Amino acid sequence: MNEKRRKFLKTSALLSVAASSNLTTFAFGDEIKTGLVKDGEVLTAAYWGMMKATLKDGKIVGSKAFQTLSELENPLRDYTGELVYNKARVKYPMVRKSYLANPDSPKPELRGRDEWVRVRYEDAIKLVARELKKTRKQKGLSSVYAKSPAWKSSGNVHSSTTLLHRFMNLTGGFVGGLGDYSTGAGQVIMTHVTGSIEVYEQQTSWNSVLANSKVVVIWGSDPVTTLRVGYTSADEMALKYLEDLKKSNIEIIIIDPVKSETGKYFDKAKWLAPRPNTDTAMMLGMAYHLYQTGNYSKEFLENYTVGFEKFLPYLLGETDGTPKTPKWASEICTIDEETIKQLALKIYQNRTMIMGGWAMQRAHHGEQPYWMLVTLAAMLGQIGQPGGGFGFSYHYAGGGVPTALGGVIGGMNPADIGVIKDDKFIGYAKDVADEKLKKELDELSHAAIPVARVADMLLNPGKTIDHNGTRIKYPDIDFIYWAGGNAINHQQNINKNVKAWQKPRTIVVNEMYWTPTAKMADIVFPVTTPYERNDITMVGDYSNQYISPIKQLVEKQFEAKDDYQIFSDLCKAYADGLVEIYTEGGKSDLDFVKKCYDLAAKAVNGNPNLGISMPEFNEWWSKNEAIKFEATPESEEWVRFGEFVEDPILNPLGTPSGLIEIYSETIAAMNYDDCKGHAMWIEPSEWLGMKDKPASIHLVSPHPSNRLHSQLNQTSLRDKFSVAGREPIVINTKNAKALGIKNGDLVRVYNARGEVLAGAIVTDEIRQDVARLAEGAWYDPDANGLCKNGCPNVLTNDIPSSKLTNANIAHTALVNIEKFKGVAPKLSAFNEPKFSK
Ligand SMILES: Nc1nc2c(c(=O)[nH]1)N[C@H]1C(S)=C(S)[C@@H](COP(=O)(O)OP(=O)(O)OC[C@H]3O[C@@H](n4cnc5c(=O)[nH]c(N)nc54)[C@H](O)[C@@H]3O)O[C@H]1N2
Ligand SMILES: Nc1nc2c(c(=O)[nH]1)N[C@H]1C(S)=C(S)[C@@H](COP(=O)(O)OP(=O)(O)OC[C@H]3O[C@@H](n4cnc5c(=O)[nH]c(N)nc54)[C@H](O)[C@@H]3O)O[C@H]1N2
Ligand SMILES: [Mo]
Repeated sequence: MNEKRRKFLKTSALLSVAASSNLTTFAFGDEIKTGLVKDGEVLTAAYWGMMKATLKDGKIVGSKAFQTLSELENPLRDYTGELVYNKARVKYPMVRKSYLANPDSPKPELRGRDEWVRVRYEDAIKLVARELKKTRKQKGLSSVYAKSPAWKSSGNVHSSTTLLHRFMNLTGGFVGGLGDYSTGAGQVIMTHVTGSIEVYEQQTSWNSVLANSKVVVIWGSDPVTTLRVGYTSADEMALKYLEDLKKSNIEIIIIDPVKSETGKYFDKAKWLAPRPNTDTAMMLGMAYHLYQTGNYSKEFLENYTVGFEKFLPYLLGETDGTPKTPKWASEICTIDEETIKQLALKIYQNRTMIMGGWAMQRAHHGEQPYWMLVTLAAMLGQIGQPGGGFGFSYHYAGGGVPTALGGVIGGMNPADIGVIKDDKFIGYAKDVADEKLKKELDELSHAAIPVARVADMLLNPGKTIDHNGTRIKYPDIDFIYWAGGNAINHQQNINKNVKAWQKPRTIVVNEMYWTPTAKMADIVFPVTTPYERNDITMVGDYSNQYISPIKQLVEKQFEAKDDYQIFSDLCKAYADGLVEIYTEGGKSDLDFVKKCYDLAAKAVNGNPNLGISMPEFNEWWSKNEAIKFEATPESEEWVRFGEFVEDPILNPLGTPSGLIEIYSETIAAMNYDDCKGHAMWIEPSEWLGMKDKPASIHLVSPHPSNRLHSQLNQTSLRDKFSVAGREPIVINTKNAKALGIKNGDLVRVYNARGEVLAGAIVTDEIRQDVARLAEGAWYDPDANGLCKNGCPNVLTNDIPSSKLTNANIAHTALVNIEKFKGVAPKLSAFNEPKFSK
């Protein structure tokens, strides 16, 4: 997830909490606490933006965008009712039959196949508290994994991952994770190269791009799709800027093996379709041509970078005998030599913004294209100039939308590690002098593992791996708690992951739906959707444009509880004195919403220079409105790296040299065979140009246009895009012809790791020998492990990107495809599992 951003929010929340610790009790009118609107329109929000929900007789009968600023559609907002009244919902607390019969010998191999037993909520709480305590006692603090990296829901109070961490920390700590699935390689390599993670940083403003860029290169990015969501809540502005870009005279070049939604939208753009995972070679060919023709900025390289002279011998082939000529590049990426040369010259001669997406770093050696892209951009010499340089977040959460000045909402904090003795909370670990505990905590603090190594960790306790200059020893996990993620679905190589999930004794999941992850657990708590509770969120991760309420629309369904309630009750069952701390003396969720709001309002109203004010909470909450903040003139003109370029001595970067590191001594000193001191082309484990290919087609599994990962797959939105009743797979016309596959056919996609069914879309809008199967279809195995719904992670590989970053390599996978013969199996992805009578 957006780790940096989350950390920032958490820290700012902590700071503001500290600043006003005398804010404790609140009184609410009953109408605010319980006043559900029976008929009318209510403002709410989700990752996919602010929405107005229509209620009739206390039921949600519709929902639509709060506002639409762009012609670009975003259908994700129309399904609120279906998410609440969904047949896949978990209705009651459930325990897997064999686990309930004997938690000490729970037959973990039956996970996913066992029957389920409905239990009383109180009993489920007692069971989880007891088994967690038992695990910690028998196996130590480092036996509990609760990182739960994932896309829970918008809302700063009901943030299930933070709430889980708060519970786990107060009761003794947990094994956490490093990085995220989104940008695991990019965020680590960029810290070495530019001194900040880049991937979640504000970008040169769209205004600056529209006013100054002559060329925009959209490199491995599909913003028309991915800007539909944001990690707070999507603002509409980003899509509006895409529309402005389309209407402008700026030349647009799209580099992507697939003609994505973005490729289709920018119908006049030039579309270049390299082989997947070969971007580094293509960039090297461009760099070579620029160097040979003298078309590069010596001045920029001299003043703002270090190490070009160490990279140069590699570029020219002096170190390895292979000059990285456009011809050499062309043989790898298959973009013709002339095009590589012309593109290089064009972006040197014209003010160019290179907007890089994240897919190319979600690949084997995914550090290299990022490092090489920055190296190339440094040669162009436009970094820090209006409308020039590069950006790795234009496609995400509204990067480049100018930042507004106003209130910022904090949130729940994950608390410090607590110590429990004789079923009592006795204080925080940092204050308790106990040698044994200290040792255990020390172990725990070193046990954080790169998130995508989770299956490897579960299967190989005690194994040591390299990571970014450190050594990490895998802990021995016996208890997993997941709240707010689809852990089975999102991890590469699901068959390995499923085996890994048979290893711990206990797995607990809080979920709204019977996702593949819930089905693989032992204990499942039914959770409310955001539309059954009250919360608050910022809108626009970078723009901070609004503070929006997320209003409860309807009563909690069935026995669904808020994560906050579940963890509060677990605190009660776990030890005396805990729940008071967890709930700050009994605050309700709305109390926390008010607290977040009040802290923001205090900061805003206490600063007359802002020229804005926020109303008193009750008044605001009952108004059913969001608060809007305006961008400042400075932020509208803002240029990333502008200050650095103006004065690199006064405004150095966070790298050891203070400059852009084309060569990194730090990385070179790590002596890794799979990531050296500068960017280079290293063959991925699977790609189209390899010798002895294990399969013939390169599968990319990008993010879905009509979902957020696996979210919304259980709604009728699926009917609008599914093919042959499955997830669509996009196949090139020539490949399809050779394979005897027609548009609409049911196909089997397979490799040595697994097999899935999908529905064929046959088109020229994808390069030959590449197929696209979006991530997120709910994993739906038949008795032989064939996924009937089309989840690509059955086919992807889970080896690490490199020793430096250990990120996932979702986009590095070869597959075979054939027409499916026989009787098409029925889908069961969205059914409830078997219940015990
Ligand atoms: N092949 C392939 N795999 C990928 C990727 C790829 O590009 N290709 N991308 C990766 C990336 S970048 C990411 S971020 C991950 C995403 O992986 P996830 O974040 O795990 O995906 P989601 O489907 O959003 O899962 C969120 C789950 O949380 C549940 N949930 C929502 N709100 C709440 C709540 O309030 N409480 C609780 N308890 N649960 C809640 C939802 O019902 C849903 O099941 O996938 C990764 N996997
Ligand atoms: N609608 C929607 N929006 C989302 C999400 C979602 O699930 N749905 N998820 C959100 C999250 S968590 C994330 S991390 C971001 C993801 O943002 P990104 O990682 O940037 O998005 P992807 O869709 O994985 O990939 C973008 C494009 O890269 C292309 N591509 C794949 N491999 C290569 C390659 O080797 N070279 C080149 N040049 N291109 C390649 C794909 O075909 C695709 O068109 O999106 C966010 N936004
Ligand atoms: Mo992500």
